[in-house]
Order: sequence, then structure tokens, then C-alpha cells
Amino acid sequence: MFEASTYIDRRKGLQERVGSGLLLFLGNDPATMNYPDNPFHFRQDSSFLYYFGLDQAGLAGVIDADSGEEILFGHEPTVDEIVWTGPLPTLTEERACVGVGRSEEPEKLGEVLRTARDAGRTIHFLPQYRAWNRIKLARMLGIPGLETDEHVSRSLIEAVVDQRLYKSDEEVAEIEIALDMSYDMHTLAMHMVRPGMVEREVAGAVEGVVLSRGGLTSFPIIFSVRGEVLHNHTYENVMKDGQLAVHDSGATSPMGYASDITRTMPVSGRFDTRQREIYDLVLRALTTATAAMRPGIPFRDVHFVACKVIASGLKDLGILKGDVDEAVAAGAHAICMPHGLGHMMGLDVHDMEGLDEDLVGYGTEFERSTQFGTAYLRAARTLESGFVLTVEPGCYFIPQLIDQWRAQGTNAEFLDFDRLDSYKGFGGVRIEDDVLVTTDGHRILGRRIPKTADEVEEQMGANE
Ligand SMILES: [Mn+2]
Repeated sequence: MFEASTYIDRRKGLQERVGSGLLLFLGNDPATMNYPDNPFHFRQDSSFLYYFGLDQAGLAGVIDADSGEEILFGHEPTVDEIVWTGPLPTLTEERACVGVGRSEEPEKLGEVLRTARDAGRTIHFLPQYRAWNRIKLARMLGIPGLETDEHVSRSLIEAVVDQRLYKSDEEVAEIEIALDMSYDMHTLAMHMVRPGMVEREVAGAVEGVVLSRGGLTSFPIIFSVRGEVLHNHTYENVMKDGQLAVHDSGATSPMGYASDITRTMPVSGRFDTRQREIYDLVLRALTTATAAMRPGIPFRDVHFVACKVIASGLKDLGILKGDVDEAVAAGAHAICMPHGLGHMMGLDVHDMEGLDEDLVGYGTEFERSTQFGTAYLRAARTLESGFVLTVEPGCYFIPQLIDQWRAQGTNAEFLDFDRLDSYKGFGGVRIEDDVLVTTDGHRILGRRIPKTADEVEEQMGANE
């Protein structure tokens, strides 16, 4: 946990931004797996973590934006609980750690909210993504459980986004702790991969790294020789010579900050000519796009820098034809790069997407495109110092997409479908870094994880 002053300052900044009413933050409760006493690993709500710092279940926080009073709601641990858990800090000790002046039993929360509402005051709360918190809100506020989203506070959402978008030095240091785990996760996978292994042997070992370092995965690991399946969460393929394995994974630091890194490796340990061509192209898109990152540049422009590198590389390979700028404007590159260049990252790996994905990524200055490919761009905002984003270009050969575009004649003037057909079965390549926007440019966060084709091959052979 950071110093209490961090949380005090954040809450004060929030209170000033919203101005009046009660600001309610529900922490998470344990999420049960298959019977009530068997929970999933606990994950605190990120906004609660940001303002109240406490990583236990069953808490809620209220900030009175008019009086400045703050209350932490939670149970004092009982001896009956301590028998099972061992010694627990008291609520008074907990709230002192994060500079909150008062604590109350959870049952008191409903009463505090109803009193405020009956006095005509606004109760500000964020969109909820867990059923139990929706039910709690609905009960306390007397609104139907499925309608809580209709009562969320725009001003609170905007104020939270306006604070959480900018990462402080201590937050960046946390992200780099998660990235240190990513280094171990990725280098281990590179050491392990060889023909004949099942994907899950690697994915399981990678998850073990994170658990052994006191973290959690920041999202389910993607590890697959079917790299063209963008969010592939099964690991049942036997890896074969000649295939590429895409490994996209992330960790959370002990304080909950995320990392998100992708590398792609040849199962054999050596890229063949065709694999290296595509790999080098994606790497060039990554380095060219990253080099363009600095305050004042819209991330949407950075995305198109990457798309144009990919498109011109595809042209060199005879896959794409015609004018590169026109092809990208028409969305022809999306046959091979159907996703956006990256997303905001922080306490959530897709930072704050549960609050309002378009507000976080696009703000008020950009509108999301509806064109296939560009529509999946999660961030377009003009870059500012303190933003942390992923940069993750890719190139994939998706048989169903190739067939569909050929059949429909989509972007036929820009694409050689026979050439595309010859790449079916190739899979895909994605390479991803996490990048901080600084006052005068950018910094690629974390220790360098093998990234060039030569570095990946060397890492894969390092234990031979
Ligand atoms: Mn990512």
C-alpha cells in the first residue's frame, strides 16, 4: 500500500472535482466458485483500491463531498473469524493506513445513503460489474437490481477517469514490478517451448511464475499456436515444428497494477523465412509506432502509423496492392490486423473499461469509427504525460475472414486473395510492449524482454 497521503490526496482531488453529494465506492466481496465457501482468488475493485487502498473483501467507502467527511464501512474481525484466518487488523488500524477518519459496520451504509437521499442529496456511484454489488445497491437505494446502471453518476465517472488516467511515479513503479514478473513469464515460456509439448504445459508454468511471485495474472493467459484466434484461452494443442506460438499474458503487482506483454516464438526455436518476414514486419510496426509517441499526438494517429507499416510490408509480400494510404483508409489492412494498436493500462489491464470504454479511450475529442478493424481501437486520445498504454501490433491470417472477404469482394482492389490463401495455417504474430508517455516523449516500461527475432531465438536456445 502507498503512504496514507496518496489516498488522502486522491480523495481530496475527487471531492473537489465532483463538488457535492455522497461519493460511494463499493469494494468487492468474495466471488464464489462452486459452493459458498469456495471462492475464486480475491480481486478488489480497482476504483476502491485507488481511493481506499485496502485489499480485503466486504468493504465500502463513502466520501461526503460537501463536508469532506469520509467513512469506511466494514466488519471488525471477530474471534470466530480469526480462528480460521489468524490475526486480522482492526478496522480502525485499516482506516488509519489510508487516512480515513471514521468507520462503521456495513449495515450502517444503507442508513447513511437513505438519510442523504431523503434529504435530497445526490448519491454518486460507478457502473457495477458484479451481480452481488448490483443487488446491494438496489436494496440500499430502492431501485430495481437490473437498473443500477441507469442511475450511475456521469460526474463521478468523469472525475475518476480524469484522475486514474494519469499515472504517478509510484504507480509506474508498481507497473514495473508487474513487468518484472512478465520478464520471468516470457523468458520461461521461451525456454520451455519445443515441438511435442502441449500448450498448457507452458501456460501452467507461466501462471506458476506469477503466483510464486505474489501476483495474479492480470487476465487469462493467451498461449497458442493458433495465434490468429485473438483471444484464445484454450491450451490443448500439441505444438509442432513449423508453428508459431503467441504468448500474451500479464501479471498484477502486489498492489494490483497490471502488466500486459505479448511475444511470439517459433516452436522449433528458429523462425523460418516466411515467419521471420512477418515477425520483422510486426516488430517494425511496433518500433515505428512507439517512436511516434509523445504528448500532443493522438493515439489514433499512432495506430495508423502501425497500420501503414503493416500495409506497406504486406504490399512488399504481394498480399496487398495499390496505394498504401488509400488501402489503410479503406480498412484493407484489417484483413491482417483486425484489432486496435493498444489500450490504456493501470489498475485494470484494460484500464477503467468498466466505467466507460469510449470516455477512457476517446474522451470528448474523438468519435469511434464503425469500420471493421478501426472500430476495435480502444484508445484514440491525444497523448499526455502520465498515460500508460499498450502498443501491440499484430499480423494474422484468419482463414474464415479471408474466405468471407473474397466471397464478398471486400477491399478486393487492394488484396490478392490467392496470395492470402497461401498463408492460411500460418497463424499470427503479435508483439506488445507497455509504454509510458513522458513530458518529452515516451519510455518503454520494464526490463527488456527478448524482442527481435534474433533475441527470441537466442533466448529459446539459451538452455540447450
Ligand atoms: Mn493488451
